[in-house]
Amino acid sequence: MDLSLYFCTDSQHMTSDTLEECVREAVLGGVKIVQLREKNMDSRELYETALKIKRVTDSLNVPLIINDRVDIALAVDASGVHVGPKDLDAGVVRKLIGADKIIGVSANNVEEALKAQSLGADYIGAGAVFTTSTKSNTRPLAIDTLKKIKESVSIPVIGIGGINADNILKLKGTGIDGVAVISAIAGEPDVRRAAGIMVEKVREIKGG
Ligand code: TZP
Ligand code: MG
Repeated sequence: MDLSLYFCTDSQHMTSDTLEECVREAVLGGVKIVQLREKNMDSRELYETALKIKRVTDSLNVPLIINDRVDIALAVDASGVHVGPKDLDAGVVRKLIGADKIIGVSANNVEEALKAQSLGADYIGAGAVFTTSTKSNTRPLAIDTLKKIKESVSIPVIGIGGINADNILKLKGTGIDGVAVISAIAGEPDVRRAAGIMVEKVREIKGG
């Protein structure tokens, strides 16, 4: 599982005309994994959108993760689910989704990360590392805490929240396995180019 550049969708914060185009361009630019994260769709619309996005991610050979919704992930046979503190916990999700699917869990401190790991999470999304206008009510996460989370768990850790081409190098030395972004890719006029720039920067922070 390559989590180095993890792209979350947000159709309210994109320059593309359609979510499919946005995801296609992001992956062609170098995104390695896509999360469908659409907070304002009812179940029917989300299901239909997930089917469309799955066609794109399948054709480009990258995994599709569904935010919050185990039912939608199962319905479209996505690669996994990402859950936060207000969603079903990883243990319940595992029972529902089976051993082979990917479960990502949001964590804001070492304790939450350890708990997620013990419940069967496959990776941790830790944030919000920088201030972001994409999501409201984020909990701030110091870069030092990000490093501590990475040191405390054996599963991969990715940073999230306000990460862009200008600030990403501040994460060098944390040991993280990748970064998750919305606006640094979806909000840029040239999505493919923006993803390509982020690929290069991620390589730098991972020391490769
Ligand atoms: N979780 C913590 S911050 C955030 C999420 C989903 C928003 C990330 O969006 P951006 O535009 O990369 O700051
Ligand atoms: Mg959630």
